[in-house]
Amino acid sequence: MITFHNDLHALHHGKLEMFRGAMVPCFEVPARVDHVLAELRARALGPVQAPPACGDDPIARVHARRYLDFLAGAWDEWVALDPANASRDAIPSCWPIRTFRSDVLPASFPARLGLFSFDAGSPLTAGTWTAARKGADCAVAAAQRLLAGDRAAFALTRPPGHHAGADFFGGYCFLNNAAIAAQALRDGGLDRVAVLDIDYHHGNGTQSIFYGRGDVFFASVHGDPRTEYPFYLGHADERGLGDGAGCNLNLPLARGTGFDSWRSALAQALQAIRAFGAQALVLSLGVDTFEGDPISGFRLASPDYLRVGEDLAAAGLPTAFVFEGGYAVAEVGINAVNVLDGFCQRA
Ligand code: OKP
Ligand code: ZN
Repeated sequence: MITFHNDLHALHHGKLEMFRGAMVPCFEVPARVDHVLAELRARALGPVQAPPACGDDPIARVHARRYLDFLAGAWDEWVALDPANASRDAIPSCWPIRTFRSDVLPASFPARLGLFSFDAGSPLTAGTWTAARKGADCAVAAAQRLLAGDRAAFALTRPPGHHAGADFFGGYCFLNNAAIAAQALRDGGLDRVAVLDIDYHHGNGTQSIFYGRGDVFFASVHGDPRTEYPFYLGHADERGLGDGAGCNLNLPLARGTGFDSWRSALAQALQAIRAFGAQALVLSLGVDTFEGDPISGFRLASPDYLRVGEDLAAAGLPTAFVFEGGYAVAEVGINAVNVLDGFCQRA
């Protein structure tokens, strides 16, 4: 399987994130992708390439223009507020929640930073836009390979994407790479596409982007949002709206869930994707379901990820893997590549 590697990912390197009132070192670090890349090469799983530039259109098919304009200029605006800001990342501290207006674009940069985000844990840095933008290139390139007839492709990038909505960032995510890949598959001629999200955290951004649509099915296996981030979305009763009614499947599991129960939920998600009639699959590949993950609560072990890849291959669909979470840095390469390896062995 070909890998499209974001060679600019390290330009996004947050220093600190807000956690329980303290600023703590970021969990989402550049070394994550470096470990996956090293493991891919060690196992000779296929060629690794930089992606061709996809242009702005595939991104604008998913994200709002005013949000993209904001992201592209955000760092310069942040530094313009105060030259001393050049040495610290931009983190929002106010948000327009219920009863506030979001239709009026504030002139104030801190106000726009809050308007276009939902948490204080996702620092925006000098290189965030450049890194995220190239991640979209990887996602589109992976989709294009499926359209050209490949069985699978891997978008190896960070920052991750599945928490980012059409016009907001959060949960370490800025551009929704999986959604961009799914939309590229639709625009490339496929009628029915599925996104399956196996990251520990619910892919609220991806769900929200496709919630009213009947052409893209979204399924997710994740920590129960009653106790787990992102808290405000991801419940089992969210089944889609309007044209999208019945095209959203959430399978929340309790913190502490082990591989056998998790694998049953995966089987249920794949069965629903088959019933939907998907012609291709975008797989949001988070490996923060690992027992050693520092911010998550499932109990998958490294060899389990080989079985995950086999189960995904058995579904028989052309599959674009898009890298998401996984914060046990030393093991993230083994775990992510185990999924790809298991897939390739069974495909
Ligand atoms: C991103 B992805 C940790 C607080 C949790 C947000 C987690 C975002 C996960 N101290 N902060 O889904 O892996
Ligand atoms: Zn996650």
